[in-house]
Amino acid sequence: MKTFVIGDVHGCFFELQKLLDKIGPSSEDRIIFLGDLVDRGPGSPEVVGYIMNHPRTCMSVVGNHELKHIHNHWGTLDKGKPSRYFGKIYVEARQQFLDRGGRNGLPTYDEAVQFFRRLSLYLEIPEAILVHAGLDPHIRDVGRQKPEIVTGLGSSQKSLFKKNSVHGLFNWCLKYPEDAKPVIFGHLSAVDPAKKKHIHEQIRVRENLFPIDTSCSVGGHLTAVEIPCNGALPEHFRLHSVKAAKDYRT
Ligand SMILES: [Mn+2]
Repeated sequence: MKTFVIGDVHGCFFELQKLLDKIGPSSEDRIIFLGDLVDRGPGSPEVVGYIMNHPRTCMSVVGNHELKHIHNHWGTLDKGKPSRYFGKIYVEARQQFLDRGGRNGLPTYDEAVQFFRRLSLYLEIPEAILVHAGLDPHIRDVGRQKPEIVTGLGSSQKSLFKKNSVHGLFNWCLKYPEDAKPVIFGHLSAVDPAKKKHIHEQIRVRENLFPIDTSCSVGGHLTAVEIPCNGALPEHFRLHSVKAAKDYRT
């Protein structure tokens, strides 16, 4: 059995289909998404619908974007002031569900938000820890990590998510012990702004860190890590990417 871990899709269903065509998972394989499934791209309902409709092969952890939809839907965002943080990209994604959900196998907005509530904060498999945004490097037991750190939603410990000016990686990455279990994570737009190259193409600062949000929704790539077999070591993980059809901000 292979495991494929896919970074932040952000509503880019066209690119997700291209990536799935490229990696060609069998029905025995497993596909794990790193959250931030929705917002920005044109196909949020299609992305969520794909995962919901393949429960035997697909699963996902929760990202900060799913959490915003949950909090806004349940009126718990910013203590009853949803409009301040529930901005344009969220409203547009919700509208995609209202326009197309409930037909052709696509979830309604309510079904999608209920689905988001059942997503795990993190997943730990024998080969790696899978998390949307990050880990507190001082806490070894992933079960004791704070939800706002693993999902990237929340203002506490902002310093862990400051980008290092040399590598462009989050601060927590550089403090993550070199002998700790491999981490595959998203949330960080892993593109070197000067060279317009993805971090994973030019730098691997650590053998045990896999930043795979390669900015698909803004014209970058959608990236998957392939764990080729049970018990594979990180040096045998393989990266697969497809180029975004466009920058969906424009
Ligand atoms: Mn994120």
